[in-house]
Amino acid sequence: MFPLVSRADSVPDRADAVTVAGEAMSREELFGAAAALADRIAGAPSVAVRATAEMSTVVAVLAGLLAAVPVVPVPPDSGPLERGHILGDSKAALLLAPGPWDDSGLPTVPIDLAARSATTYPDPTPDATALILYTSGTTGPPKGVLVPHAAIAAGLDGLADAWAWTSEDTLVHGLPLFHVHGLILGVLGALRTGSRLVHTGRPTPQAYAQAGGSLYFGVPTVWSRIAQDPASARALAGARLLVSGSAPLPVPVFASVAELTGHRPVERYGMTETLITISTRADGERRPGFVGLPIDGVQTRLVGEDGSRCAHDGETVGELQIRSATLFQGYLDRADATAETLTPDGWFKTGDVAVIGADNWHRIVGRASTDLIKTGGYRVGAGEVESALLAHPAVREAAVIGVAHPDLGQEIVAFVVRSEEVTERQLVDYVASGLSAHKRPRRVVFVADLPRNAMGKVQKKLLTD
Ligand code: MLC
Ligand code: AMP
Repeated sequence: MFPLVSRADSVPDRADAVTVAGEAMSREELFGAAAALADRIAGAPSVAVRATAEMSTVVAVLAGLLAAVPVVPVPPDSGPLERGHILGDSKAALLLAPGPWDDSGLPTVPIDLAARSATTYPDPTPDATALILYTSGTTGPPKGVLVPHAAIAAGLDGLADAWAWTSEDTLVHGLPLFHVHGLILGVLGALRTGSRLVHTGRPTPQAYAQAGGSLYFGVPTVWSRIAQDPASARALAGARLLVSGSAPLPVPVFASVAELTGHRPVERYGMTETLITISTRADGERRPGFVGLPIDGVQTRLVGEDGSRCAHDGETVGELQIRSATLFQGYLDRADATAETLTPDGWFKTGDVAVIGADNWHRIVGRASTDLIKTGGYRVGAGEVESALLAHPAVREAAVIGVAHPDLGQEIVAFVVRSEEVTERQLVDYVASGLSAHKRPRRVVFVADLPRNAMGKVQKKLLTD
């Protein structure tokens, strides 16, 4: 099972084994640069990485893995509010970035792609924390999800089995390098299986078409945009497997991609706290609207609102619960929040509502809470956006919801009661500059009051209607 990433000399190497936004390195060069950085950070309790879609992020994350120092990837466009929270909450001792970035006073270690070291480090223990990924809950600021080396290894091995993913593959994607999809699957997956990696910088249809890969990853928004660009879509006909995940793949997008590329997409289901747990298989059926079967080592069950087990009959809807070697170790310094996610008998409560068939095929129906929004594949907590809006002096009240959107799946819409003159544009920019750009409302609706029930709670259902 270990080490998590295959050593540079254990799989075939080539000058462009890893390419990120046009910059290529061999595995030998990559591991040499990562070891040189590992020499500088070894012994630190944890390090933050400015996770741009660049080679420097791959080198920095690999350095942390080699030196057994937990890595905190920070969204590169996060504003002072979000970044300050992540750096403070994680207590990262160092910031790894190609150049100056943050004004927090944290010591910055520059990432030097040309540096080389031959130091070899002992393998981290399986339960050592590899990554601390910040993710939104329904309320409050994002929590740090502790992801151990063993969970990543288990998840990637399950996917290698499900997708017949080997060193013969060339993986192509252009997803952000601070979440499970782009970073764990999209970078560590390639480093573990030994497949070549082409990260396109941005996940545009044209870049995917030009990359010439065998395995492609995208969120549904990416596949939807590819489906609307038939020339780019047809260029993917020579691939082996097209994989969608992070949000529901709409059935019409599945159909268009299948028609244009000749490939029925593989859909898989995952979560920051559980990594990837359910997927359709390279050697199996692909059903539009279904996420498939648990991967090796994953157990699933459905539980009703009263806590009783639901039938796996393809019709009964319940909360999806998971037991798996891919589970997180808890939220950093949040034993209370961690305990809330687990049942007394040790299952993880996903908060997703699903149906399981007698044939064990899984269909995700939606989320139990309307306060977790999925927009463009990003998970955004309504509470975090509301807090950001309320910090603006002209905002008296704010309620944020996700509204169905043809391109993004859901778009963030804010309902705001103003106390003084302010424009939609000003509020959108205010959120985008304090948090990350993808957390900004795409629309702001000014209202005289928010609809509230007798307890004073905002009735978001009425806002959605
Ligand atoms: C626009 N921009 C602004 C702005 N308006 N910036 C600041 N203020 C404003 N008011 C900028 C953005 O910063 C960005 O700049 C550019 O405009 C376009 O931004 P956008 O409109 O937000 O991008 P969009 O086209 O909507 O992005 C679509 C997308 C993106 C698909 C590319 O949503 C994406 O990358 N999604 C992937 C999410 C993901 O990986 N999720 C996985 C979670 S893990 P610039 O410079 O950046 O272009 C998980 C587990 C699992 O879920 O199962 O996988
Ligand atoms: P995140 O923590 O960003 O990884 O988001 C996890 C959430 O994304 C899950 O709880 C689901 O709600 C959603 N999700 C991920 N993959 C899928 C999928 N294939 N179909 C439907 N929802 C998905």
